[in-house]
Amino acid sequence: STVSPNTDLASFHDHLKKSTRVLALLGAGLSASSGLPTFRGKGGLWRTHDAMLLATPEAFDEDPALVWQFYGHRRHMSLNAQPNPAHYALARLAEKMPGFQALSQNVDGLSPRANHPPGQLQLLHGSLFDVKCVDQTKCGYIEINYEDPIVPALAMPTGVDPTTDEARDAANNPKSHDISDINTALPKVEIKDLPFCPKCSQHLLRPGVVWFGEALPKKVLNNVDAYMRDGKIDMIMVIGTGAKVYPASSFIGDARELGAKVCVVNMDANDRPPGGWQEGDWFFEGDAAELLPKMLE
Ligand code: BJW
Repeated sequence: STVSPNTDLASFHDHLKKSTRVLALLGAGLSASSGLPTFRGKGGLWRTHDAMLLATPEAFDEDPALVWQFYGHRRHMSLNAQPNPAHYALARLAEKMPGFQALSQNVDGLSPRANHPPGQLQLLHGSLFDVKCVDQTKCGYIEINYEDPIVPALAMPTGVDPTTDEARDAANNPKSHDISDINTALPKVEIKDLPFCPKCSQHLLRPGVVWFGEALPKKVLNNVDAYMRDGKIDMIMVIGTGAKVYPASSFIGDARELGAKVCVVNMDANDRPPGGWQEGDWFFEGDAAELLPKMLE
């Protein structure tokens, strides 16, 4: 389309001041300045790992040790990261505006640690720190777990992500993206040393995140539905996300249909909302951690 977005901060501030119902769709770019890699950006996780292989139930069935090593590393990095000024600015907006809802795709725990008021933060893709029995039908066990490492076998002695290109180089397989070759670069972890369910004692535990092909948590989807049914939405802010993953990305169009203006905050000017720019949209280019405190003050 020929529409270009508004980049004027004063008009954004005017609209925010008049707003009572605002959504924020959050993605990995929000946590980038906390030192956590994004998924698809430069140096992102999915460039060096074949995350399609790792973030699926099939990968876990095939090689739970590899998948647990990946998530053990992610848990370790997230626990050692701190919420940045953008996480805090969003939590403060939530305190001021009861009709504000943050919908986070992130599983790193940083928005929860910035203390959003209860009920104003929905974790669309679960959390690295929810750990659950793989059998949610018969067993159903779920716990909150911040242990690092979660089991001794998942300690990372080198402090280096064992599934990076460097690790593959070390294994003399620099070009390979084959799961079995990546595996040769990893310390060997036996399935018996992975975390097992303390309730049924039969099945493995797994990270409580939403993998490809899995449904988002029912309670979270119900909360989003209820918010959407409640009427007009003034604005949806789309912050640090490529907005390519369904169904999170579809909330942008849903909000537009309820009258919302769209405000994108992203490092990359090529990352447009699904369907492109529309009249009245805003775009602020740069680091969310620098921009959001100014935008939301
Ligand atoms: C900055 C910045 C800075 C950088 N400041 N900005 C084909 C077509 C259409 C759909 C499908 C399809 N095949 C499969 C599907 C469905 C699939 C899907 O959408 N796939 C697409 C990839 C095409 N979706 C699903 O499978 C979902 N489930 C589902 O559909 O279920 C159906 C169902 C219903 C009922 C019963 C059963 C089933 C589930 C999707 C779950 C996604 N999970 C993941 C992994 C979570 C665990 C983990 O973390 O390991 O969630 S995938 C990954 O992507 C992760 C993220 O939350 C999500 C979004 O990524 P995000 O946050 O946008 O990151 P990036 O890296 O992509 O973008 C970062 C952005 O930040 C960039 O724009 C940068 O420029 C920017 N940035 N630094 C500001 N400092």
